Amino acid sequence: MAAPPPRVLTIAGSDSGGCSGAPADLRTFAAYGVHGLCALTAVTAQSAAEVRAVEPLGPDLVRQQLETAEEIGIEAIKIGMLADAATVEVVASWLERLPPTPAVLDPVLRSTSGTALLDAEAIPMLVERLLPQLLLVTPNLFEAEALSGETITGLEEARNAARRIERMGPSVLVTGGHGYPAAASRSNGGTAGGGGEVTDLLFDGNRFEAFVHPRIRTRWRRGTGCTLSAAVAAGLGWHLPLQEAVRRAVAFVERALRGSYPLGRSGGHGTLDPMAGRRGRR
Ligand code: PXL
Repeated sequence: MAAPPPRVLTIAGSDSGGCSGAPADLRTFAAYGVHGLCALTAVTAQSAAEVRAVEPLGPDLVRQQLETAEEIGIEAIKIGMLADAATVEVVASWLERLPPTPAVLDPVLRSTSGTALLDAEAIPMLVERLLPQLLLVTPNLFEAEALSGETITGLEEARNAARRIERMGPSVLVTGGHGYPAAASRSNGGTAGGGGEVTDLLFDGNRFEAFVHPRIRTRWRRGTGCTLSAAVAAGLGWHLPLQEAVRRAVAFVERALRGSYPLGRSGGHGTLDPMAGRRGRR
């Protein structure tokens, strides 16, 4: 019999369209060859274009999923959509009791189409109870602004936001995929994401590391943030050091974006493909 692969848990919402949340995380885990466990926090109904319904599953069911996952065994954790304060509280309390396990948070606040995926009143609890227990948090520019209170128009403010968030506990990866405002990226020599490159900034409390990679020109990018944080968690599940797990995850997302495909009648929406290069009939 084969030895079991690393076990990596996602704590996330379901996306019925299969682009983001737990479906994206589990595809990423499969591509990394880890055993994916899944504690769902909410069920969402989503067409290719919009989030039509969101239903949190409630703290009791979330707690039971976490406890059963713990019995199976977990080497690393990815946390995504948390929906409400009661769910944040259950996850934070469970982590406090869990033996130390590397955890990555994608601080999902709202969907691409603008639907709130975390109640605003839950943010202070996220900062106070959850962030101190995490190895890494992976905000995009909007989320980094919300967590730090810093307005970000360029790399310098992103560095300041990362410093502030790191003081709350975890290392920080500020993802630049949404692009810095054009003027700021020009003043940074055009390397801040406005042009042909994207800069993801990692700060571990001691030093910054910039991951600069080509901007993949696709409109079909749903699930990008989910996939990145799940890929880092999968790398940590394989016991990679954080820097190396991030480096590989950034490259993994680049490949997944190159393999992106359209969904829905208009063709204007679609998703990256964590299984890029691995698809096919068996
Ligand atoms: O991309 C953030 C995200 C995470 N999790 C779920 C989502 C979304 C965006 O729509 O639906 C379940």
